[in-house]
Amino acid sequence: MPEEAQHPPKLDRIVDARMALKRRFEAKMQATPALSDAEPRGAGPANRHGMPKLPPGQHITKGWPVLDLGIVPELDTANWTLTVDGACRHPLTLNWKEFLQLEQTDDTSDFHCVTTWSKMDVPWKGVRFADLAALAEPLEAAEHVMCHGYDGYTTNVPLAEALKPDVLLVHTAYGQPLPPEHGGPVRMITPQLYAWKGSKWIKRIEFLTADHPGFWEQRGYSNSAHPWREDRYS
Ligand SMILES: Nc1nc2c(c(=O)[nH]1)N[C@H]1C(S)=C(S)[C@@H](COP(=O)(O)O)O[C@H]1N2
Ligand SMILES: [Mo]
Repeated sequence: MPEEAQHPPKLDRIVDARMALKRRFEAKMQATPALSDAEPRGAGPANRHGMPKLPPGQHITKGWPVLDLGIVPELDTANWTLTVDGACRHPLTLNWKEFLQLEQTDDTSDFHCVTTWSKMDVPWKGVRFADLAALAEPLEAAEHVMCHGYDGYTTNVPLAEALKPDVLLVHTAYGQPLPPEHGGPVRMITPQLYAWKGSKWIKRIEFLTADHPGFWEQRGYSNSAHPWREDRYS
């Protein structure tokens, strides 16, 4: 029976895969700048992971600007699917119902756009990237993911960032379904990186053994995108 036909997947396998990924990436994760920078720049009290709440060069916005390529894909929960594939043992495609059957996580985090606005304390709900990765089981050689949006957007994220517990595939913000203009039904968020690393209208997450630049990374945005070093452009 093909792996993608098994829902819900075996809990033991998922727990083992999660622990294995945690062991494999714990040190790399702790060494990422948003966790290890001894003299981070920025202002305000410490955020949830010990960095100044407002990264350098950012200002707080009360609204929620929309930033994308100007294409809002025609998507709803009936035609949405998410594929996880590439360098992994159990490639899978989930429909909306299957996605909601995965463990759901509530988390509040900040959202830093490279164009200098930051939106603070957004209450999100969705599925942890780490939980999806455990289902798919990336190969030993996998170090990165390429995230693909339904609008043709791509962005690359190292696994040492993507596996952080605040990286979610969100379907809900402020208790409401994520609006289409903000990437609904489901988008990724990367609170410890600039927001372009979180693909709206996420369609596919591809495990990679070598790093490849995504849409903005090919056009001069920083590959690493660390807000507390004002690492905006390369
Ligand atoms: N699929 C997709 N995801 C995307 C983008 C995009 O154009 N397409 N833009 C990125 C950028 S540059 C930012 S700042 C955020 C903006 O999210 P928002 O429009 O919900 O504020 O989405 C990111 N994710
Ligand atoms: Mo952005």
